[in-house]
Amino acid sequence: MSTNTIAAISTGLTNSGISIIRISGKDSLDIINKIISTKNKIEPNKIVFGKVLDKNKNVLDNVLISYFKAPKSYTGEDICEINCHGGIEITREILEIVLENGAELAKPGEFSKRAFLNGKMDLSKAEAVIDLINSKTKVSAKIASNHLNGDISKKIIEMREELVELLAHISVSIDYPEYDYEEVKLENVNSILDKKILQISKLIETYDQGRYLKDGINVAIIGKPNVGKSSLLNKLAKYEKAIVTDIPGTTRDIVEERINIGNLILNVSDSAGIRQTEDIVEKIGVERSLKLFDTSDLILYMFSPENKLEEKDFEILSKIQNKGLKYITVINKSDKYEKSIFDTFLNEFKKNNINDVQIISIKEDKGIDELKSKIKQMFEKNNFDYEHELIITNERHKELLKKSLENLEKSKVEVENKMPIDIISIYLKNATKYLGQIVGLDVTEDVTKKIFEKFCIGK
Ligand SMILES: Nc1nc2c(ncn2[C@@H]2O[C@H](COP(=O)(O)OP(=O)(O)OP(=O)(O)O)[C@@H](O)[C@H]2O)c(=O)[nH]1
Ligand SMILES: [Mg+2]
Repeated sequence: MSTNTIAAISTGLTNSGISIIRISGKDSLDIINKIISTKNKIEPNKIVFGKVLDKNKNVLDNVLISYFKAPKSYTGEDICEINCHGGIEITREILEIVLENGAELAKPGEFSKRAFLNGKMDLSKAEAVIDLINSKTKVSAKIASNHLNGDISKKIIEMREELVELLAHISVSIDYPEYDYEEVKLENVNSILDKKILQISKLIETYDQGRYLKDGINVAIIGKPNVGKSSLLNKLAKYEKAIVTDIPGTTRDIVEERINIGNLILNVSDSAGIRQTEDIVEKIGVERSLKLFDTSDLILYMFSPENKLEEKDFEILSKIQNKGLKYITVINKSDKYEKSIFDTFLNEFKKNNINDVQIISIKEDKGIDELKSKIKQMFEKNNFDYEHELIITNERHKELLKKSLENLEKSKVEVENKMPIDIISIYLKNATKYLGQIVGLDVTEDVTKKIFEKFCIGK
């Protein structure tokens, strides 16, 4: 267990009303007593007024000090917090004095890591802390807050305990084979396995939705040059993010923008128009556009009547379909061309089994709301109760659930094949282990390190 005392600025480094410098470790109070002059004794769970003194005993700032005595603190260690005025410079100076008096600068996430190592919170809760800080919508904040309050932990621990119990029964029949209750046991094992397999599969199914809500939906706008891809990005973003000109090949690199529609976050990428080109820079851009397929959840494939539909378009569309990607074909510039031309497009699409089509005019703001509604319909699960139902948002959790599920399925096969019960128990042990890792049981130091590195400094 770490013994050094750490400190960091826990608030954002901008000018603000107040800033908080947090100190955690056994020397916290000593450090405070060295640098603060106060009339009142600093006692646990009380806020005390004081003055921070520099080396020459000059007053640097008037502050409030709070002290949380171990183990009743966020980290489980002694914590002191200095509430100072929120100027960047004064906050830095006070941190500097704290460091000069014996604290070490905390690494990103180190406070939360200590909280985990000291048993103050399990790993899934610690992960929820960072999710809550990074939440970008009301819904994702609510989900993170539910996770922080333990709804993942509770479910996982409950499922894990049932498996542990099952394993215990199985061990008895391995250790005392003279008791002939293997047949009965196998039936029991089977029904518990079925229940767990169903529960875990259901949880895994919530992950895509969870990821969309937490990290956003990756949307790629692709299409030929000049169809209005960048104009659409700007329209959705409500400002001129990307350069728009009437010169085909304007966009060379990928332009990205985060856009909120209701509770959904869209990470929209506008790309270079797809065409055969000799221009080397544009060529690289076109390759990147096609590569976007690999990381996209939704493709907006844009057309404009300036370009006729070609075999190549349907090739790309069938590539999208074969990959099982969600897509909407968007035909732009309805203000500029006759309706009959759009009807021809629609017919061609229909013939090729492409039914998700939206006609728009960016210039006249037509069809944009309908396009947004289509996206919402595709990605918002209307009957999902985010407030109360458990939803997985963390890739690590999903991967562990999958591994646990695989092992449960393997043990079920072995049960059905009437394999010896000790073979079954190997898979069951694995399934139990992977579930436990979600809440931080049996995790390696490497895993913990990776998780907390993603935190911000001061948390
Ligand atoms: N009439 C009309 N013109 C539009 C509309 N949307 C975009 N344009 C024009 O079409 C031209 C090309 O628009 P961009 O948004 O740059 O097209 P792009 O697909 O990003 O083009 P590249 O970056 O070259 O691939 C510009 O002159 C836009 O003003 C529309 O709805 N109606
Ligand atoms: Mg463009």
